Amino acid sequence: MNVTRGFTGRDRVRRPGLPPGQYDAGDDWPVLSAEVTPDLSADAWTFRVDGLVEQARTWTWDEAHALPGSGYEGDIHCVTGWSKFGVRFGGVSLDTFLDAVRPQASATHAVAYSHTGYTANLPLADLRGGRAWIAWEYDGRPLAPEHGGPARLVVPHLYFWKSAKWVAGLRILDHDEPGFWEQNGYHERGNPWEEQRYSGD
Ligand SMILES: Nc1nc2c(c(=O)[nH]1)N[C@H]1C(S)=C(S)[C@@H](COP(=O)(O)O)O[C@H]1N2
Ligand SMILES: [Mo]
Repeated sequence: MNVTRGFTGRDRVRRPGLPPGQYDAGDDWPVLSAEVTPDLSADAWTFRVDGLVEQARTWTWDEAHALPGSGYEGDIHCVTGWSKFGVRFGGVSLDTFLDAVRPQASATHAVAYSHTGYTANLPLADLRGGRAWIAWEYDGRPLAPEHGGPARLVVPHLYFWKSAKWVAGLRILDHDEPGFWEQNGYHERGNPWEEQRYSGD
């Protein structure tokens, strides 16, 4: 019998590429929402970037779709313990939006907020470098409403609570401002590889 190194027993199988303390959710994609899934049509969806930027801007659905497309194929990690391998999101890179608004030199952080009021804070650097997206496709199809459709933030190198569903915008700041989960004890940054689950980890 071939036993994978680090196998944790029961139905939880360790596999390479899994951050510490995580398990592979397999084909499941759990829904984690603090809010009721909003009735938000693509026509009503907008995405705004403002705060410490040279030129604040709001994009409509059509305007956002006219931007160069970009996607992510890889893994996602929820702080509750599940990870999902080989997911595919399609949309536009956050670099494209940030290049358009030009953050000021003093800008260091962002608060992402949802059309529902959910918030999550992120270092600006984590939204740069082709590592963050506004996504409206999953596996080549429209993103399901319960997973944040019409569009959500996707920042897969951080715990997935940072990836605000039904994303409405980013406020660019010169300081860190805790979001919904961060005010409730979760980590300011949330790097799964360093197990930054809770404040102080
Ligand atoms: N608006 C909003 N975005 C959210 C959440 C939420 O409750 N509301 N939950 C976060 C958490 S904890 C996770 S793990 C992921 C879950 O996304 P999913 O429901 O598509 O799996 O969304 C994140 N974004
Ligand atoms: Mo989560």
